[in-house]
Amino acid sequence: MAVREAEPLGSLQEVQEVGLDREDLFGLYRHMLTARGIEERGHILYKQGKIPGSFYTGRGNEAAAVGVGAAMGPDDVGCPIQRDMGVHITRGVEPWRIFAQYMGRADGPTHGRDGNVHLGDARLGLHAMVSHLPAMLPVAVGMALAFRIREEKRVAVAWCGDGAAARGDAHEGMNFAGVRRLPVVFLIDNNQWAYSTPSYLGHAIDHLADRASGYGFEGVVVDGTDVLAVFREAKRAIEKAREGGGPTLIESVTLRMEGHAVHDDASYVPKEMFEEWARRDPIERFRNWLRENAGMTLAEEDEITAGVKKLLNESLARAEESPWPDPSTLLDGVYASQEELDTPHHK
Ligand SMILES: Cc1ncc(C[n+]2csc(CCOP(=O)(O)OP(=O)(O)O)c2C)c(N)n1
Repeated sequence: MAVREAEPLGSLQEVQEVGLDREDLFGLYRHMLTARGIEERGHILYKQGKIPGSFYTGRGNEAAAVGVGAAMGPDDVGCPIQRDMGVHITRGVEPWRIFAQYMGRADGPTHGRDGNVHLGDARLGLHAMVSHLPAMLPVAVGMALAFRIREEKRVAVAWCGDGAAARGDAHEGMNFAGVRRLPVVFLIDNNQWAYSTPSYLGHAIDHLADRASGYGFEGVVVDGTDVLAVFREAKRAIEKAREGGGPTLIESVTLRMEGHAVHDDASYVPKEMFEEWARRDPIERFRNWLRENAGMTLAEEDEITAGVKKLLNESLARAEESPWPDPSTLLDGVYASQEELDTPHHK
């Protein structure tokens, strides 16, 4: 089975056919701006010495993250990775809590127990990544198995990077999901570099999505800088999984526009590659699309931009006021309580 390459979405009418109205489109744009704005401010906080440890960004991946996050249903679950800030934003994690997380404060989703991008709010169906990659992929498959056993029409989304996709747990998770036709969607964020390792040293095939046929399900390659194409493919795959059609592997192709983390200047990435992908910047691309196809006026654009700026400024100020975690709470949350197991996402 040859992998399918997703078509871009051209017109407003096509977009409406996949269920997005004008307000939804503005929402996607707002989420993308928010995700980037959080990471840009995070960068500054890091340089100010306010972020302990390292700091990771997903610049260039905003469309891919927001597109998938928006395609998930309210009771679906996911395990986003270090490049997927847009998923957290789209599912409703408040930016001030993310800034608090970056700074190790008590109001971050991990309450100061972990820093940077190892975050997730289980109440919103998001499960925090651990450092070992792609360890969360089999976890998402396990959640999909639980949905099958409980006969719930819910879907799990499992993210991993192109480098992580080369590891054994990716194979085991995808194989098991294929055998059991579980309601899970695999999302490979193929940003072409795994730290300093380029794609051609990580896999010997043209498309990572080609692997899907070996597991007995569909694979699709999508341009990860096109939020609308990502949304359509993610929606299609998620609804297929929900209706019992089994997994899909979506490979979203982007370029990691910054270093692996802030300490890395990415000097090993050819300059021309950055230049080429900068011309395909997902936010600029969508802004132009909205102007040309959805008639976004300058006043509307300014309102969105100003709204995001205000939100981020207020969020940062609020996060700076968040206290450090109280050492006496160190063991809180290590084991789930009965009430925590009673949330809609655990039933
Ligand atoms: C099992 C394991 N080995 C090594 C690392 C260190 N590490 C963190 S991210 C990373 C690169 C991952 O590349 P990729 O999966 O392509 O994702 P990207 O960072 O490019 O988004 C490495 C080697 C890790 N987290 N887990």
